[in-house]
Amino acid sequence: MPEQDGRIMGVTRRQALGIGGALGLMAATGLGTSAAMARRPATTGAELRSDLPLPPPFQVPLPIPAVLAPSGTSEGADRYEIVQRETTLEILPGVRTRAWTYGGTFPGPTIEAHRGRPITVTHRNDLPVPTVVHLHGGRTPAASDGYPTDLVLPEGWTEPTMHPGMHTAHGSGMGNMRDPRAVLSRRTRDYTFPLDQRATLLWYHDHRMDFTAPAIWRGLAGLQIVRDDAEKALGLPSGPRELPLMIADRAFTAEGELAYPALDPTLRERPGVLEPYLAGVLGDVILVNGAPWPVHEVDAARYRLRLLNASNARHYELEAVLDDGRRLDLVQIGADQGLLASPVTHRFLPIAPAERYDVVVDFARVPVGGRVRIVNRLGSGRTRDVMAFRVARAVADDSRVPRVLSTDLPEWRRADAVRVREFSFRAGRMDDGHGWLIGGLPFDPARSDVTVGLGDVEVWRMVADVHHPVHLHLVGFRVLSRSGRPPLPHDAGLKDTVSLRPGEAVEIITRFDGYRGRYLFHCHNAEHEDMAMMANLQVV
Ligand SMILES: [Cu+2]
Repeated sequence: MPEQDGRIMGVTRRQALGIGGALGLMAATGLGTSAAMARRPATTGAELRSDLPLPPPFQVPLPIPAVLAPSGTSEGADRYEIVQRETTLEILPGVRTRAWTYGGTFPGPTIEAHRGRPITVTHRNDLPVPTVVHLHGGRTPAASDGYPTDLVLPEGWTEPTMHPGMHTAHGSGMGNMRDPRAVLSRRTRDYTFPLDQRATLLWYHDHRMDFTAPAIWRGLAGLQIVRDDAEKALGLPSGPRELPLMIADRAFTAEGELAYPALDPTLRERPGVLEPYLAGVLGDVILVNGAPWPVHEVDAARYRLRLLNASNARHYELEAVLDDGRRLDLVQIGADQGLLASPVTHRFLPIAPAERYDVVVDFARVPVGGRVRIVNRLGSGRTRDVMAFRVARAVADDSRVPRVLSTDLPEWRRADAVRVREFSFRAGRMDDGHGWLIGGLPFDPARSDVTVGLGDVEVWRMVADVHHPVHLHLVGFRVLSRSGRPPLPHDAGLKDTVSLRPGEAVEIITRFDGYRGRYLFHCHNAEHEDMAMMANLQVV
């Protein structure tokens, strides 16, 4: 048994309040492990229903997040400033919705960066709670990687009053008392990113201990693109024919506010969600770049779609469907960590929370005036639609998708590995409550879980009960196998998040290089992450 963890107490507290309980969790999530494996649930999580009329699909124009201008340049590094603040947005037409934002928009502003050119982003926290910024997919020194207890406290933040029976308050600033290594900042923090890594689409989001899921849900997510000259020389679709698409589901209250089943809607002290949502929160509105089921007018030409699933728990299987029922190929050119060696053609593409896929779609096959819907095969009713493209005009297209996209992908072999580790990702018992556990343990910042040598190659074998999209900080990895079989077509390339499916065992291989320090690996179902499904990764 691990030491008495505050999170165990948290679950116990919920039970004491009559909100939790073993039978409830089992019933809500089908989490008798054997039952989960037998049923192979198509999704993990429960859907919140919006309490107001939803707009028809394909009416709202697709927004493109603004590119953030640097506030200055010094010694070859660009400086950026982002203020985290609450604001009111119009997400649904004619409806005002309060959101927590990076710089007043959702998604936050896009940072366009260049491989090997460092940037520093100064974040100022004007929100009512502590925050932490993590650049997902960034190869970042530990001090700027956004460890969940490295809180940026808002001005005037005081520790919440302890409730009777409340032994710790994770994430409320008390977390650092349990974690002597936490580095707290007041109001602002500089995050420095060397960006010595492959060109790709990254995203930055909140990573606060115990409260990541509701913070992202409220709007704390933005894109960061890393470019390099090799990619530029390929002749891929670019400019207005390169579209970042951040897909995220949400739900709304009757008043137009974002609905989320938080136990403590202030997100100040008590973490967790209402029991039916312990396996993950799904919304019934699909947003792309912050707009519901948007539409985008395109030329009859190739487009590069840079897809990110920024949903807390929802999985998608995307396909591009013409009104006459034909499908357009999704030509995958890149994965989480940049370009593939060569393109991989998909009819549909699974995308788990936090994964990115870089895809070229050729609208030249669509008649002018025609429409292409991006559909989620895993959705039903309104959640089946994602967005649409309307082909407006015939054009000349000089873009290309070369047969060779990159030659710098690492090719680690099993024989290179100095160690093979095994981890289970499962619901489990902790004390007299339930949580989401890695290797049977709930996250504890003070515990040492995995220690790797800088430069070591390792194979990790990870086994799941239900869906768990597993993310490693610091490094990219290759997928070696799925339940003893070869990886799937969409596992190609260098990844930083891999979708473990119910009952599956996935092997990955990576080299732990870059920086020494304290990092994390965790499930990127954001609700699982907040309910202890994280572990420490120490690079020495
Ligand atoms: Cu999970």
